[in-house]
Amino acid sequence: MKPIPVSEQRSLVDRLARACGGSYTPEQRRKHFISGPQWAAAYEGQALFHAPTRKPVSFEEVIRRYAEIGIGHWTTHDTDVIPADALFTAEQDAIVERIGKALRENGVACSMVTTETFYHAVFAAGPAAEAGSVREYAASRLANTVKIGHQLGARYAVYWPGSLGYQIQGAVEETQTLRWYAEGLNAACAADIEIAAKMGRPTLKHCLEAKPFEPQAEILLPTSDAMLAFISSGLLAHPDMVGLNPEYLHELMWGAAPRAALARALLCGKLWHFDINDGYRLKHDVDIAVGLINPLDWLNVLVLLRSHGYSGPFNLDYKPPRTTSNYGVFAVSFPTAVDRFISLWEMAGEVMEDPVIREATDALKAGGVVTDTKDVREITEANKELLTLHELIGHRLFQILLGMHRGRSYSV
Ligand code: GCO
Ligand code: MN
Ligand code: MN
Repeated sequence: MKPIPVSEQRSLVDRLARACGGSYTPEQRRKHFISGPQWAAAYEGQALFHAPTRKPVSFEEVIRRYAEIGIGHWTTHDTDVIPADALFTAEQDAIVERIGKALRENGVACSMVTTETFYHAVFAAGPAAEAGSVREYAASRLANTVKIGHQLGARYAVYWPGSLGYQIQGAVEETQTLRWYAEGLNAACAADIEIAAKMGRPTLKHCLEAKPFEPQAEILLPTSDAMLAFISSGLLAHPDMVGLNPEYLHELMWGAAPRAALARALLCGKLWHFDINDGYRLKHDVDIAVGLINPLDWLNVLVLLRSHGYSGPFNLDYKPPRTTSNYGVFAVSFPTAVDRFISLWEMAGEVMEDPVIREATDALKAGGVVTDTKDVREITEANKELLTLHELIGHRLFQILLGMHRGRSYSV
């Protein structure tokens, strides 16, 4: 192939994206409760060893592009859109005003707000640092975000306490730090109750998000299960207002089965919000877009959520790779992520209806014929042949993923 001039590269990307086919319309995409984070679209590709590869993007542009794609909801950190120095000032009010206008003009809703308690130097020792002034500031930030959430019409607030931990063991006392962190959340819930009453709105759903490894060396609340224990520890003044925002990759990172982690959250009635992405086990937080690495696992996750009637948001919390251009973020990265999600969602519906899986599952539940339920040998023998169906179900899921249940075949 001849070298391709820059002036022809976008049209090449567009042509090949069209050649992929299978994309949903913006209207079809909007039917799903999918949200696009400001920080994901505006991510410039920087990291510890990586200089940025993309230019900054304003919230006006992100919201407009999400609307064009058919992403109906938008989420943000406070400092994604308001410089730290402008928080609590008239400039904050002016920016929130501008955001509201952009959302209205584009028919996009703000579904979730979250507080950045990890980037600014003030949080060097985390949001629940020893110094009372840092904790007081953190509590004000959380309450301020709750206020912004109400002003923008959000229903969810997310908390990712990745900086709740330490680099140096022994320098902080874990029980004390967790108590202080709870005080911050209690302040956010108290502020919420007050603001919601004033504005005649329901209180927000406050969702905790765990991540096992970063950015602290050791994390005090590393998993969704740790968060569940924290919610029921007695430290929270309003445990009923606090639930979970698990992130798919964050559970995978520590070696969990994300589907099992979600199942535990479902059983506790705490699966309220879900960050969707993909990546690898026991690696850092690569935040790859949904379905690119583990599509079969994702299919299974969505079968679980569909069959339990999960109705919360699916938040596209991934980072477009550094190799994707500013143009590519909206031309390829976001539309294809949404389309893979919807395809997997539809496929999950097919799994639930599939006659082979249904009959196999029913047969496993029916079990074999047993006359004496104390006779271990009889029970074992009675179920033995049926248990082969576990593997057959796995094969059928693979077939559904590849469309073979609809007649797609390979050299047969
Ligand atoms: C990550 C985290 C963040 C949080 C966000 C919301 O992957 O680094 O998931 O993206 O979701 O900070 O509070
Ligand atoms: Mn996340
Ligand atoms: Mn992540």
